[in-house]
Amino acid sequence: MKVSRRDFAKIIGTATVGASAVSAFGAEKGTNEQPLIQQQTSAGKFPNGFLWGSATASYQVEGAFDKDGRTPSIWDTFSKTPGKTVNGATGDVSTDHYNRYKEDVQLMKNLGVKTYRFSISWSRVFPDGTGKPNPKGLDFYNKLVDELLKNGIQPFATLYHWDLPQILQDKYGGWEGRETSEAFANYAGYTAEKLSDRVNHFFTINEFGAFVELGYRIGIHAPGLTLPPARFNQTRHHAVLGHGLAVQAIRAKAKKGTKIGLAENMTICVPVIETPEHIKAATEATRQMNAQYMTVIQEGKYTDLYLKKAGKDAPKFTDAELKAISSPLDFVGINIYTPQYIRADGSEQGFAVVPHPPSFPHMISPWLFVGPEALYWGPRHVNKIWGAKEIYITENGCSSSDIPAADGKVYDTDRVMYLRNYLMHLQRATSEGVPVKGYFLWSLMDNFEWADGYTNRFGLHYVDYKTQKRTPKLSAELYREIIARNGLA
Ligand code: GBH
Repeated sequence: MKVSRRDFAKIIGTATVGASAVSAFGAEKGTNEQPLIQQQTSAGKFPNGFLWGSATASYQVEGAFDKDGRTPSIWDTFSKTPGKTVNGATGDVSTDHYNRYKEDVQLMKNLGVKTYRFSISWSRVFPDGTGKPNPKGLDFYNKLVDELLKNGIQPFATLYHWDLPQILQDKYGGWEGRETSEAFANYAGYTAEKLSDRVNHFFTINEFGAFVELGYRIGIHAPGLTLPPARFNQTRHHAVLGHGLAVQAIRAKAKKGTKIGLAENMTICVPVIETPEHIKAATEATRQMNAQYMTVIQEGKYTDLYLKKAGKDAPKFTDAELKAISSPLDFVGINIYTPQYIRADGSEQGFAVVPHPPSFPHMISPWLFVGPEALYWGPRHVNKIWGAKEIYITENGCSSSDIPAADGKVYDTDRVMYLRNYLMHLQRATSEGVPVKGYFLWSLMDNFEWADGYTNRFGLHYVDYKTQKRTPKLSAELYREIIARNGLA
């Protein structure tokens, strides 16, 4: 049978052509020449049914900040406070995803992603933080979910990606107050009840390790506080308590079988060299360095070392709270960007952090050190230490300069390098049986990068913020290829 490439594309649809596709970057792939990795064994493959996805978050992409009853979140307040974001950037408009979500679902379809992780804006659903829900706010997510399903893309919903209703900050000091943990559970239960007929996976909270630390201790994220240690540790405790109470509320209200997890940017402890002693040290470091969030959630207690180091500033808690915090989860999501190198040493704690030397390479964000092994060690630790049987990489990706070339395209070879290398290590993990079920690339498109405003781009699609035009970058081509092969490319 002779089928021209164009016919072939017509028959099966360009989104799934994969290796046979005519690249938007001009290079037509030879028909006879199989990529090396495919000629070899199944070495570069991921498990059947692996869920390739991409991710975004409400405040970073939606815009429409005052539409349909949405009230301000702490990020509206913070970004509008002079000097808090680069060039005074806000999420007022951002990528206007609220109005362009249908177009954005088509971007996903063209990539061939199986799933999409988005977050829900709490103050759209509960403009007062709690109390009376706003059906118009929820409606946006109903429409988005329906559009995703219509296009064969599974929705994964995050309930909290940092946009706390401002009113809860004003009333209770935000996460410093236990009332916020309770309000979160209420909002989570309600929202899951409404969406779980179509959404099977919910993440409670995205990255305690970022929003609590940067927002309440260091002050460079909303709400911009620098609390003293005792109050700060209590804030950490109320954040994990909010998670635990939300797990219980979702279980009580959502459709039976709904799966619940979290998306945490735990510190990824990578042994400096893969010897038994350093691996042992990195394992213990994983427990200790994540004591305030992931470890207490998994183990139902704060580690002795954490409590000892906190001393009189340790959080106050009850057994019932610890029980709620460690409510069993269906899956664990980890956001992985960068490694923390660990070595064995003779100290009481049994490990030492090895700082990155000044020459260590990083992407355009100065914090984003390139350590592809993080994508192997992160899920491996979570599986080995806590026995997690269903793991998702809920974020991974990088920032690049992303300057359009004369032909208008973005040849982000550095992002391609980053992804290719990181994914090799994820493939190593799955091939060794670490139960990683899916991977969400951050991000579908460039967006509001918090305090960095619009300066650092993380998207697979370039966004021209003047016209709102989205253009796939070279990395989008790479990702489409990887998805089509279900293997490395
Ligand atoms: C994730 O955070 C977020 O979930 C996502 O919203 C974000 O867009 C994405 O990653 C890319 O950043 O300014 O030097 O003090 C990743 C964890 C925590 C890393 C905050 C950067 C700021 C470091 N981030 N951190 S610094």
